[in-house]
Amino acid sequence: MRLIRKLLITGGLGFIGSNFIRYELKNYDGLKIFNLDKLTYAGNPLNLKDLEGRGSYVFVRGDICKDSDVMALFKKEKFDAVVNFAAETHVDRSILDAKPFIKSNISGVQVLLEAVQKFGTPVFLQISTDEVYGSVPPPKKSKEDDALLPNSPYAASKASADLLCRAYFVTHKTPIIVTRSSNNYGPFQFPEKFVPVVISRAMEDKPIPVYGKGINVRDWLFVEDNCRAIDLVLRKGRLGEVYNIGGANELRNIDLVKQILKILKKSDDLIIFVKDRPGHDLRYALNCQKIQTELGWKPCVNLSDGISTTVEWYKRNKQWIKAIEKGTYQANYKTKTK
Ligand code: NAD
Ligand code: TDX
Repeated sequence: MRLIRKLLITGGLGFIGSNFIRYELKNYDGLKIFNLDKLTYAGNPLNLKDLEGRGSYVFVRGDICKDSDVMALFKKEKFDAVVNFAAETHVDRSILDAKPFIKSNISGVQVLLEAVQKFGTPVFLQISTDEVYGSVPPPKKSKEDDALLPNSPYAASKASADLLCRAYFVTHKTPIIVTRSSNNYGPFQFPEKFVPVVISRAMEDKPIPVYGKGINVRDWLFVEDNCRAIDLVLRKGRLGEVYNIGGANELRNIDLVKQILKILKKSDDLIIFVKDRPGHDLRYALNCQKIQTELGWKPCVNLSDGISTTVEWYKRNKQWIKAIEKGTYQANYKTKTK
């Protein structure tokens, strides 16, 4: 078990990163977390507002692509571990413009790998995705050593980072570990992703866009289950290894929408079928035997409970959505931190 007292999180103002920071501080007394985040459109200071001013949490505005931002931080602080959540993450945006994806998701990771190598950080955990395996036909489930066959520019950028991590491990013995999780859902997810799009639009009786015929299958993982898995891998995972993290909840998009509409007591008539996403992967599915056997992890939250909790959270946090819609969610923050 690794002893971690000073932890660097990158991209911690996003969805999974903010959930992970809260999870860590809740579970480990004496832990100090530094959160390096560029505050792109996806970085939301409201996600961690409750932690501001605490001695155990320090926000640093900065870009993982910039040597100067990263090196300055590593020179000042000696980290026991780094977990990299920072990335451009929306597949649709990567289809419109792949450039920021190549920069943050590949070059940014290389900058972090160099810093970890140079400053002798004991472990670097790269957060990757099931999308790197590409679409898999049923009943296949992707294993960690399967070929990487990414189909979107986003997935290709994440696969490239995975390969860079592998190469640094083999060549320089940089202490990397990679996790590849399936689709996360839960509180604080930016309302451009499917689950919050459905919930926020349904609450306002607005049409819900379903791509193609809605038959694409995703394996839904409650974000807290992912945080627990990431924590285990960070403290007990083997260096140089990849760990799949799946939700064991495979569902077609159309069935997920109907489930959410039922919870909200809204009509299926809100569903509209729209033009499909180019290169839209039909199915992702992960074999999670490795993390279960080695680290004893499996998901605890079933889809019905997880979705109900998530719907409740969005119902109680309409102001959080409104601030994003109005564009005020980063107000004052950018000037205050730069
Ligand atoms: P998100 O889009 O909600 O947040 C990304 C965060 O990274 C934001 O706070 C943003 O400001 C920050 N960021 C972006 N570029 C940066 C840069 N160059 N320097 C510093 N900070 C930067 O993302 P998320 O959904 O929380 O995903 C986190 C990680 O998990 C990503 O690496 C993603 O590829 C991976 N992942 C996500 C899912 C999912 O379902 N959301 C599933 C599997 C893997
Ligand atoms: O409005 C929509 N309508 C729709 O039908 C949106 C936003 C999505 N969809 C479909 C596309 C996908 O089949 O829903 C499914 C989920 O879409 P996204 O939420 O965009 O997620 P996905 O493309 O599966 O990728 C997500 O999971 C893996 C994350 O965004 C990635 O960052 C992660 O790596």
